[in-house]
Amino acid sequence: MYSALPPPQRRDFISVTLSPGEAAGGYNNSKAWRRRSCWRKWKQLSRLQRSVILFLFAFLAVCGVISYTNMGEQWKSLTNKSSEDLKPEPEIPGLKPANPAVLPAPQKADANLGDYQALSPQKHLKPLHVRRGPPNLQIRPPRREARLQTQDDAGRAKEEPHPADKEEKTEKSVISWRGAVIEPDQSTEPPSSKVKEPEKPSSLEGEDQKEPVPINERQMAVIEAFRHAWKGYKEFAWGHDELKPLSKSYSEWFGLGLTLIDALDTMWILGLKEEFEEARKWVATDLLFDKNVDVNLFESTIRILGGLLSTYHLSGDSLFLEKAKDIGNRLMPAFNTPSKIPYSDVNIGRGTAHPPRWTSDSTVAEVTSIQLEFRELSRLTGDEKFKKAVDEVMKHVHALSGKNDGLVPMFINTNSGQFTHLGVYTLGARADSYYEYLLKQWIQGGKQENELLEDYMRAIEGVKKHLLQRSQPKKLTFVGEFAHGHFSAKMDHLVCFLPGTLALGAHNGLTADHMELAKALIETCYQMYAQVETGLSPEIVHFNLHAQKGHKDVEIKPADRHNLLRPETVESLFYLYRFTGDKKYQDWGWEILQNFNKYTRVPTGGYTSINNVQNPSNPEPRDKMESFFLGETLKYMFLLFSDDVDLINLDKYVFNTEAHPLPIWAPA
Ligand code: DMJ
Repeated sequence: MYSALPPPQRRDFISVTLSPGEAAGGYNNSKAWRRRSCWRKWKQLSRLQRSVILFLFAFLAVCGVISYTNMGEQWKSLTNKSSEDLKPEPEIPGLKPANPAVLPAPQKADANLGDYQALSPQKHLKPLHVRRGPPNLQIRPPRREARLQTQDDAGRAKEEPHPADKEEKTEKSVISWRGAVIEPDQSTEPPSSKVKEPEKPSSLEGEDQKEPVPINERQMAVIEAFRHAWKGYKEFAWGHDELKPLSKSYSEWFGLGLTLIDALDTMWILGLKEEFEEARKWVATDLLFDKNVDVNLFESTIRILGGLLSTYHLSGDSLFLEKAKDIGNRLMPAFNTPSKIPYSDVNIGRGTAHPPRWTSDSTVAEVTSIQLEFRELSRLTGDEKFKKAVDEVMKHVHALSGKNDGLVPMFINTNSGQFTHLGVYTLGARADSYYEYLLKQWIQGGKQENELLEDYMRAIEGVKKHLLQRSQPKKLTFVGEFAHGHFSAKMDHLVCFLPGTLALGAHNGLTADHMELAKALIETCYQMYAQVETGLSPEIVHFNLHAQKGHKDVEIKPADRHNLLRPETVESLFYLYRFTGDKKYQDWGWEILQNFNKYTRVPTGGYTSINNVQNPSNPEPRDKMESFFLGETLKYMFLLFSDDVDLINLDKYVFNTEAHPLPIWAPA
């Protein structure tokens, strides 16, 4: 116990000191006099008055100290921020000046954590400038929760965050369904004094942005189809290349989880959060490229590299960029050939490459349809070697003789660098995406690479001159083949990418007759479904050039009547709908989806390729679901049924040939 000490006795006194001058009563305005005069006045005040004044002074002094401290902190943080903001953006060597990106290159996700943390304690302050954000091309996934989820679900989601969400918070800060927004300084506009809002939960997200267009019933049907396909894959083929839905097992091609990787960005676009998070975990822990396995350069580029890059752009999750870099580097040995035309196959574990066993030729479409992906990889990493390698191929092919009015043969030799098997021209297998990538590279690079455009325009003229014909009786415009001086009325389903590509070119300012041709061709592609008993297209059709009683336009040979769940027609329907707004394209796509459901859906999960599109009572399932069914077909269906032009805006993204959207680098 402490006893209180008595307060010390206060002694009050007044002291009066008179100076001689004052005493004399004369006027004196010197400093000393004024000080003395104040002092005298002070002494004349009563004790109470003096206490009040002292108290007021003390109070004012305390207030002053408090506000000074606050201002100092604010000032410090503001000056720190503004000097950070003055730092120039890091440049990507070699690529930047000529082609400034529409949306600047994403930055490493982990590099942003620090900035974010630095800002978060200052929530009450409005920072002068936003952080240099997570990857710049993030788009929101469609907010299905906001639009579709029941309140119950929403409640549960709040109470029990998905384990992957928890992991997300600890392991990395950037990928976030809530945070997947275009930050103010990530948009196409130059950085301004826009103020960064703190991250919001998805239910609040977007208050300051355009309301997303609600998902409609047809899109819901696509989501349902995807979930059904995914269910089969998850149960019987998880982590493997393809589902065999009937035998409830899987097949391996490269042993790299092809279906899962191909489907990542589809899940993002469809808003399938849980499925995406689960797949992400597999990528993080099980996707290893250090494997003694031969992969096809083209297929692994368009599906794996393309899929990882687009998922990185959509989600902002640096995991996908790291994986993309890894596979990109491992594919590079393919370019070590005498001609620099890459080999078809690479062993990604050993770092060796080789052509197929029976030839030293590569396929023209394969060596000219890997450019979008490798060029983008250079842009993201700052390492030019990827772009250099694929640009060299394009330059070489541009200068090569053996073309026929811009149409290319199907093979090219990796030793000599010359076309081989001259004289056969098709827009189908082995040549198709050469034409597609001419246009798309030109778009990707900001419409500056004139050689690409020249080759594309010349090729379309070549198509018109040598390959276009009309069928009977419906006079459908179709693209046939030309072999050694002879026209063949054969058209692969693969050629149905062309209407979409033509429409994309017209949308980007190319001649309007490309759009007219696109409209005519998509009608033909639709008829390749509509004139068949199951309403599904075969792999190849032959058109009738002469009217014969009882014959339709489309003839199918027994060897060609399979359907592999291919995307090309719905892909083109998507482009045509986007650019014309004509609802008939959506209706045609809807018919196709229903027929896939009717003839290819396997009740226990998954969809299957079929052998006979002409036999509705037994379409003969082949027991395989190709990865592009999830990567492309269902994605294009979902986009086709959407009326939201910002759901993968075609002025910001260009789709690779496996339907993986990659950013366009520069404005038109
Ligand atoms: C896909 O892998 C790509 O679309 C490629 O360009 C062609 N073949 C399949 C789909 O049909």
